Amino acid sequence: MNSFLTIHPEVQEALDNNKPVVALESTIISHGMPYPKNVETALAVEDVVRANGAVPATIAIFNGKCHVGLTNEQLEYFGKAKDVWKVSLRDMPYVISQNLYGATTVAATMRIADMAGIKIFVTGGIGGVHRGAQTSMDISADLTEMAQTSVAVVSAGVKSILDIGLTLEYLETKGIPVITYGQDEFPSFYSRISGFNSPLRLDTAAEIAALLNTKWKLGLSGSVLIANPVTAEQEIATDEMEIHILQALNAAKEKKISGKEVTPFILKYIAEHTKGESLETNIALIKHNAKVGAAIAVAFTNPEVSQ
Ligand code: PSU
Ligand code: MN
Repeated sequence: MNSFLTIHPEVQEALDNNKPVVALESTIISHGMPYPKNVETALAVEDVVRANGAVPATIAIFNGKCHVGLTNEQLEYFGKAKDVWKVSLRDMPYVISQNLYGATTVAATMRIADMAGIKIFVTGGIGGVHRGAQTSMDISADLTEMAQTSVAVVSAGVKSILDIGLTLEYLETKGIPVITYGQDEFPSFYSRISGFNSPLRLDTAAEIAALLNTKWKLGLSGSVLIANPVTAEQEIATDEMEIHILQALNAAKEKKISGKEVTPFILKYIAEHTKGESLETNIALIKHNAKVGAAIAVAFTNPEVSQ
């Protein structure tokens, strides 16, 4: 155990007794959704994890400590405060050594979950290879982290603000299995389709848990991406989203947005220009991911799988 880590007693108790635990990120709270929907969603997602038999562990950096499992007051803080850092791997030593407050991205959340011994992590959408990465070199540290850290990630696929084809190529290069839950096509966050076949498909949480166990027992370190399609009732058509995405990308270019600001800028732009429809879909799909992630965590801690 390292001195930078503060594990909530409920999470520690679950880990000590091999009970299912699901890690959750905090960038989505501080930089991915407006207040108060962000806090309501974070609490609702924790409830969904509990209702499906696992213990939620939302991860963030609070006063220089990596907290695994937040109190409701801390969740409120991350939803409201304006000076919260967006922390990916490269920001961790700065924010921690300066005793600052940081919302963790997929990459940083995975790393802290791994330090705590958590194997399953649920998010909305991962970062990936951006459109135009051929010249911008904008590739999220989420992908390099997934190549090395053995924590499974449940997401609703990859958002089409990114280049989905290049992201899938990158995942293949890095040896990261990509499994779509229950359908052949890889989903694109707001939509159940993307135009790309999923490299792999599995239809039950038990099979996914068995794959995770097999991968890691083989000594193949690194993540597995589990893409969980948004439900048909909540999805937004890809051509409808494409219009907003192109406008958002244009606005980012005009304003010369770069580096870590790119993803939050585009997400905010799209939420504002779809009159909240995208936000509602976003909330629905994270809850749906939490349900599937909890089921995988439950299956993974089953003695028949984990021995
Ligand atoms: N994609 C989303 N919602 C999000 C993010 C990505 O649909 O909230 C956040 C996640 O925390 C992800 C991060 O890890 O953005 C990626 O940022 P970047 O592209 O700067 O690596
Ligand atoms: Mn980037």
